Amino acid sequence: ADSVPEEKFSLKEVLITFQSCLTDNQEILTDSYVNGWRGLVRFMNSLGSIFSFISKDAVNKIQIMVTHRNGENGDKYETLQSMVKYELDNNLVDLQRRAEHPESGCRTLLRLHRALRWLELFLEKLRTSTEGSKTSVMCTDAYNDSLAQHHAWIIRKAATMAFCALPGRAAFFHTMNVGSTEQVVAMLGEAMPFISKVYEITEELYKQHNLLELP
Ligand code: 1PZ
Repeated sequence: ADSVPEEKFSLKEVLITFQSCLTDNQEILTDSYVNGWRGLVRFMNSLGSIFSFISKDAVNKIQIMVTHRNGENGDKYETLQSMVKYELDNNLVDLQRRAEHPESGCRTLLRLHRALRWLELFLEKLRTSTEGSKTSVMCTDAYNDSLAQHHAWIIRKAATMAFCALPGRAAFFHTMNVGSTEQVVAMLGEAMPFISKVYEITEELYKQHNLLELP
C-alpha cells in the first residue's frame, strides 16, 4: 500500500539528540531525553507495523513524561535529577506496589531507561557485526541480556516473535539512512558514547536513591 511519504531522517540525528541531554554539570535534560525517544519511535515505526505494540508502549511512556513536564510543577521535571528529588520529597512515587501514583515520572522513566540499555547492547552488536550476522539474533541476545529480565513471559514471547521480522543487516543499515556500511559503523562509534553516558548517569541516580526496582 502507498504510505504518506515521510520526511527523510537519519538515525544519526536521533542518536545525537542524546548528546544534547547532558548539561555541564552532568544532569540530564528531560526534554532532550524525551525527544531522543521520539526519534527512536519514529525509526522503529519505519521498520513496519509488527513493531507497533512496542512503539505504542514507548509512546505512552513518552506522553506520561510530557504530561508531567507540561503540568503545574513542570519546572520540577526539567532534569531527571530534579524530577527524582521532587517526586521523592513529595511522596509521589509508589515504592512497594503500584497504588496512588501508577504513573510517576520515576517509574515511567525507569522503563525507558531499561530500554535504553537494550538499545546500547543492540547498537554495539550491530557496530561490530559482520556481513553474515543476523539482526534478529543480535536483537534477541541484547534483549535477553537487558529488558527481558523485567518482562513477563507473554511479553517476552511477543517481543521475541517480533524480532524475527526485523530486516536483515543490509536492509537495516539502509533504513538507518546514514550511508554505506562503513559510514554506519563510524556513526555508531561516534554516537554510542553519548547513549552510554546518559545510561550510566541515570543508572547511578536510580541506584543512589534505591529506585532500580520500582513497581
Ligand atoms: C528495532 C526493533 C525494536 C526492538 C525493541 C526492543 C524492545 C522490546 C520491548 C518489548 C516491549 C513490549 C511492550 C510493553 C511492555 C511493557 O510492559 C514494559 C513495562 O512497562 P509497564 O508495563 O511496567 O508499564 N515496557 C517497557 O519495557 C518499555 C519498552 C519500550 C520499548 C522501546 C523500544 C526502543 C526502540 C528503539 C528502536 C531503535
